[in-house]
Amino acid sequence: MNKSLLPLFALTLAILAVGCRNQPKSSADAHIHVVMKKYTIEPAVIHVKANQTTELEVSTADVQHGFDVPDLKIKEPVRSGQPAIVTLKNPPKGEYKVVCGIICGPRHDDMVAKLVVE
Ligand SMILES: [Cu+2]
Repeated sequence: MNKSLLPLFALTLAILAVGCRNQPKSSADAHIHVVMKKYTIEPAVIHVKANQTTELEVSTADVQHGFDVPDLKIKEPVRSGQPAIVTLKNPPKGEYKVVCGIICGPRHDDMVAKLVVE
């Protein structure tokens, strides 16, 4: 190989290595997609198991919202094009209210869902 190309080659390898490390490598037992949009959270009822680790992948279909579960101290901004991962590790059994934590319009308060841990 041409010696002048070596630094470039090394740099490419380094970038690839970093890229691979950023690959989502999940050890969660369950993975649930949640979509927030004006003015709903889908699914409206999210079922997870208490004895598992569940990953919620929360995305927005329009503007920025916030995925908040106050009773579990979860407060996660959800930006457009950038899904938020909320990991629930052995959450306590119960029913929790999910609300939108970022004011997104006149019916922002309608954005509610229920998280059921069973
Ligand atoms: Cu919202």
